[in-house]
Amino acid sequence: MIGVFDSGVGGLSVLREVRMHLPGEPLLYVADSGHAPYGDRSTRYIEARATAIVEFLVGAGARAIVIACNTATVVAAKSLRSWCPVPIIAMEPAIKPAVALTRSGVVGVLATRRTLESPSVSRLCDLHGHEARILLQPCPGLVDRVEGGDLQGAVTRGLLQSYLDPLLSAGADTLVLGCTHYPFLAPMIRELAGPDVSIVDPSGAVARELSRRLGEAVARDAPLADLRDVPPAPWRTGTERFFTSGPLPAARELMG
Ligand code: DGN
Repeated sequence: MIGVFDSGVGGLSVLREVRMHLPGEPLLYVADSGHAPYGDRSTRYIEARATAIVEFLVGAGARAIVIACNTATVVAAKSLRSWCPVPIIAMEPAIKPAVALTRSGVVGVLATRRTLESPSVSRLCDLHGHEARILLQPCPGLVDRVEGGDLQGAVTRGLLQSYLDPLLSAGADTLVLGCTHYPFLAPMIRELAGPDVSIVDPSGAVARELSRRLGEAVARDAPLADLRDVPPAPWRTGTERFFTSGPLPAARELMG
């Protein structure tokens, strides 16, 4: 079983990719919606939440865990990896592929303020900043719109427009989705930004990395001669299970 978690429902965009790459794998998703958004929380708070969720997933039998949240990644991935007994795969804003893709030489990165102010984003900007102009655009409020299920309304549109305008007027032709909630807004982003702008979502790369790491783990830890048939259990049917710390009716609507 693979455990996947996010501060809320955003990581479902990553779960979708994981499902495509590992069709038979049981998946367990945790939406920490009762504590979202993480962007407004302290480092200690986010680390404590991420630790509790990873302990839960390991206890439930996860053989790998995906942090399907950029904010939790930049705050907690390092400390989680220091003790977690199974591989942890985390997000990385797709700045490198976006820089390779841009024709105008201007790339816009949409993410939470917390992610954009992290050392990992600074490092990526230092690495690739000479190849293209990289504009970092924090998007306060967008996570809440997606958590509230408003993917098409006027408020969401207005917010998005105000975040895209500066990027588009600076000539950005490539937009990085640096928050796992934003792929749900991709249709609206496409509509507002126009057909010539490329939208880059790192979820597929994260799912590929997960498959690669699982392949490595099998090769290293489980020689074929050691393999035994495991009696069927609920996890072993390619199913998905969802847990949330938020209100159940909202979760049912978004995850059902
Ligand atoms: N989906 C989370 C991310 O990728 O950063 C949102 C974080 C938050 O809750 N602010």
